Amino acid sequence: MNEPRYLVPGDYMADPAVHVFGDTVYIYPSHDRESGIPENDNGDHFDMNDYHVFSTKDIENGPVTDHGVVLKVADIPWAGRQLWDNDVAFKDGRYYMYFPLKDKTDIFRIGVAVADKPEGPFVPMSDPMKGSYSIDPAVLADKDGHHYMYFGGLWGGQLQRYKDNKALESAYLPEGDEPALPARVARLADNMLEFAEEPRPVIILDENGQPLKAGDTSRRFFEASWMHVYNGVYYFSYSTGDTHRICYAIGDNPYGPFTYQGVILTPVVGWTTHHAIVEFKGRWYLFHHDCVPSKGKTWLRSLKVVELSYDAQGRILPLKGTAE
Ligand code: FUB
Repeated sequence: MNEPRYLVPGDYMADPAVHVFGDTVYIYPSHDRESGIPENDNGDHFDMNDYHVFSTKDIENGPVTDHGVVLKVADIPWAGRQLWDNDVAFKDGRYYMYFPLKDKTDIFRIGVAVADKPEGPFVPMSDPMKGSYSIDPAVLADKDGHHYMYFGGLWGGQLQRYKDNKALESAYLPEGDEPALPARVARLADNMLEFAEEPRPVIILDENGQPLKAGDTSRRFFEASWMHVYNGVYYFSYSTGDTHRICYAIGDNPYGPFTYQGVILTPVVGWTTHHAIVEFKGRWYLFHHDCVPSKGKTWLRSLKVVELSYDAQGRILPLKGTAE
């Protein structure tokens, strides 16, 4: 694949989660829209209210099917506002969609919706996952048969409101030489509807074996967790948020710690950057978004895909984003 491909030219889709189920690639994006809400650091302008699912059997050239609306805010009993990035996992014939949504008190929680088919429609549970908080769930189906959920996001993602999985009285965002706020990971219970354990921090170490510092903004975690496994190695990738990169760190198990490796994608046009990394038919792909088609409107993002390569040591070859 020589050139990146925009996958849904007729609409604004962002934050792709992507999985291969059977012989088909399924894409689970956020659905951006023009809400008229002014832009702010809290992300209020990302006021999405439904999800579509897309599928294709040929990432590079084939048709992309839109399966229509598969879940909407109006159908979720505990909903307040803002359906952000979701992910989907498969177990025992059912598909589980995990989605962040603000509840009626404006706190992000993670909900679950269930379907019999990968393209939905998804039926939401009546309450959010017990003990869930913040945003951007991403689920790894590990070779041990368990599923692991990674989640969390700073600023509007509210991760700074929590410590040791408990809500703080007032938010605390570390600075300078303090350890950076980590993403979280938790094994899912066998019923796929709950955490099987207390979420743990996803620690990213620097080249000296020290946790990345909060002031290291070009490398530390901000949001958009994704996990994939390449040649038996666990690759935790994420967005650095206010420095607009997608970076990665590697480890030898789903919990980490992970050692920082480098940049996967330099900044794109638009404030956010968010991705998924998937193997299909022996090739690796980076799905992500940018705001080129909307001419830089950061809340109207477009879904795209480009091929990803590794060197002989398993290092990902960095790609240039559209802001370069
Ligand atoms: O789409 C809303 C938020 O923007 C996502 O949850 C973040 O990862 C960022 O892409």
